[in-house]
Amino acid sequence: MIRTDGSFDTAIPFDHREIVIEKHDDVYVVGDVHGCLDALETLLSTLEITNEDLVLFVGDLVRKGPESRAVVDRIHESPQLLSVRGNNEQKLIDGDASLPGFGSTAYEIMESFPVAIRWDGGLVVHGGLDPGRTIAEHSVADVQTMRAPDGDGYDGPFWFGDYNGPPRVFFGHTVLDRPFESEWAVGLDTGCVYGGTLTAYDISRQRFVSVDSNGHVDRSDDKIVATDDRLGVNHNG
Ligand SMILES: [Mn+2]
Repeated sequence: MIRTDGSFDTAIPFDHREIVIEKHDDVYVVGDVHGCLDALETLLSTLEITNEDLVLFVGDLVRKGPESRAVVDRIHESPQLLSVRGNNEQKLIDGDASLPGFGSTAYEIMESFPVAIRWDGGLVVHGGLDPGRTIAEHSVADVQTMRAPDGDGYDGPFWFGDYNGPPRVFFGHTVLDRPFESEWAVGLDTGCVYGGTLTAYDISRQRFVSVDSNGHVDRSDDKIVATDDRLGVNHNG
């Protein structure tokens, strides 16, 4: 299990950014954007972001949707917006995928994204943590792609159904039919690129804010997790 003696504070074995929540007014965490610039702009307008606020992204800004480059630039140009590196940014960086319009500047921006963002009690990573390991026992690929550590992808059981922090983990990667919230895990990928919603979690007010998306690609139902019946845990969002 994740140690409860606070040692996670010094045991993150990959590139991460440290923030102090109290230095900001409102802090939000946003799910996978996947090139859906329209939904992103709608969400940011809805949240009425000011210079004192901070908006964190779980990664996967890119691929699948139509405007990956514009989404990357939007995050990069705004000091209040900060993203971790999802498995889809990692695929581009590693040369396992490519996108038109992505030159050296876009790669430099994506490479500058940390693998994790942490604060006192909280952690943002793209995929998640294996409840059976300490944070130090995870690789970059582990935290970017964690879904069902003992199972098979979308068949579960999902890591966030068993995880008892600390820290509280804010994550994307696993497409949910609606946001997931437990004491220790907050799931934010509500499939905006598949015609779902783009979701933010408002840390100050402990509530979700979701906006509709036009959707751009189809996805089979067995790769969208219905949070009530497949997790075996109560849904609280
Ligand atoms: Mn994704």
